[in-house]
Amino acid sequence: MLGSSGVGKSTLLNNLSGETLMKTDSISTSTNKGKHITSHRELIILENGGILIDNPGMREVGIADSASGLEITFEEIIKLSRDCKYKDCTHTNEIGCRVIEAVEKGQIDIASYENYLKMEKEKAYFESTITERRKKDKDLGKIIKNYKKDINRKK
Ligand SMILES: Nc1nc2c(ncn2[C@@H]2O[C@H](COP(=O)(O)OP(=O)(O)OP(=O)(O)O)[C@@H](O)[C@H]2O)c(=O)[nH]1
Ligand SMILES: [Mg+2]
Ligand SMILES: [Zn+2]
Repeated sequence: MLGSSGVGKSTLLNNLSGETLMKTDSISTSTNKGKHITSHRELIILENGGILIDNPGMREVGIADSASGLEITFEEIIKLSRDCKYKDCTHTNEIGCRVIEAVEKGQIDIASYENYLKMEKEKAYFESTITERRKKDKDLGKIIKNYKKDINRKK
């Protein structure tokens, strides 16, 4: 299970297993966001043989750059990106991009910035494959439907 902190991954796991295996908590009333309760990955085998892996929500993912001794979390980059000139800023070549500015000023180191872009790419890929999969499922549904129609016609 992947997803932002507070979306209810651990709650879902607890409900499916019928036990309180993972700690959960309410979302913050001030920021309206999850409090990144889960901080480790846990694999659970359900009685029916299903396997679930609970992961920490995105907000928890941090980058430790041991080379520069600098640690920056994606949360800081996400915070900065809210002030970018364009709402759909990709933080790669836009004018008025707060993230690029922070990298140029040395407030965010290059490695952290690159890791962030990589994560965004992975996210986009993950999301696109879901859409593609849905489309394939739909196409398969059509094939089956036409096949059944064909058979009925022949009868
Ligand atoms: N209204 C509503 N609340 C939910 C639902 N699922 C979970 N919650 C609540 O959302 C809050 C956060 O749930 P968690 O399961 O801790 O969220 P999480 O995704 O595991 O968060 P992290 O561990 O931080 O990544 C809890 O207060 C849950 O009770 C739901 O389907 N509806
Ligand atoms: Mg959790
Ligand atoms: Zn930007």
